[in-house]
Amino acid sequence: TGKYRIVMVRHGESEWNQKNLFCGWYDANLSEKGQNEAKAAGKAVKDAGLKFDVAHTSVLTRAQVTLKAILDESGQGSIPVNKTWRLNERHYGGLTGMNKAETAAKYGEEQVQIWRRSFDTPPPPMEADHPYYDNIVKDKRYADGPKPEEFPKFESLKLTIARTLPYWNDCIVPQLKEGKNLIIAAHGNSLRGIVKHLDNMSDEAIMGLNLPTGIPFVYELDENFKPVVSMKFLGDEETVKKAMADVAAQGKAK
Ligand code: DG2
Repeated sequence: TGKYRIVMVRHGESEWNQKNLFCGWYDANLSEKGQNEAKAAGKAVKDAGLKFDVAHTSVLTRAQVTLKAILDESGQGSIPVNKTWRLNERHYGGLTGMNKAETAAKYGEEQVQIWRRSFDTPPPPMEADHPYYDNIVKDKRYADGPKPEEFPKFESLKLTIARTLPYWNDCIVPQLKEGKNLIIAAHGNSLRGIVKHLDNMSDEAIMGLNLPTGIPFVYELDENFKPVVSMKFLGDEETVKKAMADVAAQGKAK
């Protein structure tokens, strides 16, 4: 076992995951299935005997509600929770609100795969006339950041990592060094960025990773923050595999 332990989880299925829409910084709620996934994740955490001192999450409802369900269900609902836009989902730019399968039918599955999974090709920008532009840019939750000049109009995975890693290095790592046990509830792509960093994955290798909703996974790290246990899911292998394949398939034309 490693010197440090951290548990991560992608939020349960959101209403926009269910409708297969590009979501990004749109504040979708959990679907009923997602709420059940979050509860089940809490039960898995409890059964595994995992205790936390501090939790970290994004400023988006789907991650916060998932976290709360996990903490409540595992009897640790009163630990401090840090919320930051740096753990938000990657900003899906002009694709936000579009259906993934319809987008694949229109632009081709290959193009959608590039938009969803390439390391540094960003989606098209969200322009000021986009249906969700005001909804996101004028949202009060961003009063404390990002600053107007750094407010994204789109993000590739590379850009997502560039704003997530400072939080990892400046907030998470010091708490781990203090011996705190942590949980992060976040998103498919903000977590893919952290996983890429921890496992030192290549730009190519990370393209193949699809994170399932609502299944917590554990990392154990040595004193140099190198994983001795990587992405160990609290769930049986077949279930995890199928959930990952389902996420990958969201970019297929119907
Ligand atoms: C999904 C991820 O984010 O989408 O923004 O649509 O984790 O918040 O549900 P999440 C979105 P893909 O990159 O898997 O298409």
